[in-house]
Amino acid sequence: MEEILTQIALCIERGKINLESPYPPDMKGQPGADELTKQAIEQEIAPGKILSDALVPGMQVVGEKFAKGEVYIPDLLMSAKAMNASMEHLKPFFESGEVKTRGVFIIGTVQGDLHDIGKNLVGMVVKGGGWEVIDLGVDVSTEKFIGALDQNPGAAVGLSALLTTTMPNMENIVKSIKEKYPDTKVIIGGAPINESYAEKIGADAYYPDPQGAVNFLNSTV
Ligand code: B1M
Repeated sequence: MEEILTQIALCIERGKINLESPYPPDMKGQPGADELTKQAIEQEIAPGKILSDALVPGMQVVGEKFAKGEVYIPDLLMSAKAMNASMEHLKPFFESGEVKTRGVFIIGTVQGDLHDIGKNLVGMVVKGGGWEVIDLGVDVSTEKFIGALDQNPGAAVGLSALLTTTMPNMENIVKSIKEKYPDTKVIIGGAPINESYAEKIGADAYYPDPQGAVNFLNSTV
């Protein structure tokens, strides 16, 4: 792996946002995720590679440490901030799709769940794939999804969940959407989700990554 990608992954893992950030103290005065991502783009490393070989592995490490009790919530938050700083640089590449939209895609993280990094990425990539994206944010209720569909008939819907405790909320949302708008295509995703869960709750598709979601959406038009 390019050295710079290893450095970015470390910044994500340690929550080093940028040069000015005094956190973590042992990395004070060093460039952070912000500057290094900009440099990686200048070195013409593909944005998709920066995402898959630096940002995602960095988050993976901090997630594993958190699971083992080696780091705590503030550490996760700093990692999320560092990842967002990187994503600001990647955003224009993921979003530079066709101007004419293929359709409308409503996306949100389900009720009770505040994780938005994966959902934001999916939104960016789908937008880059030529879709108009309506991002309902996090902690989104069934009513809010239905309300957005009322205003955008024919839109497809994407649900994201990162917690095993919020996965069941997907089922209620999918059921309510299908009751009112049976033809609506619903895609689900997020770390604890899999294909058999999608089948079980009546979602049309599960994808582990944003590109799968775009390919599926494109196949529906
Ligand atoms: Co949380 N958290 N967290 N957290 N957090 C996890 C998910 C956890 C696995 C960590 C762990 O224990 N190892 C664990 C869940 C355990 C479980 O349920 N089995 C966990 C926990 C327990 C919690 C809290 C309950 C902690 C607490 O308070 N005790 C709490 C819950 C808050 C809440 O939501 N109500 C909590 C809070 C937080 C922070 C706020 C501190 C922060 C989130 C900041 C933010 O999102 N703005 C945070 C973080 C950062 C994580 C980890 C470390 C990273 C998540 C992430 O952003 N990954 C995470 C551990 C991990 O995943 N390694 C963890 C990077 C992102 C790009 O990946 O979101 O999976 P991901 O998205 C991927 C794919 O899944 C897919 O595409 C993306 C790109 O590849 N995808 C889709 C996602 N949605 C999709 C939708 C699609 C298609 C694909 O179609 C629609």
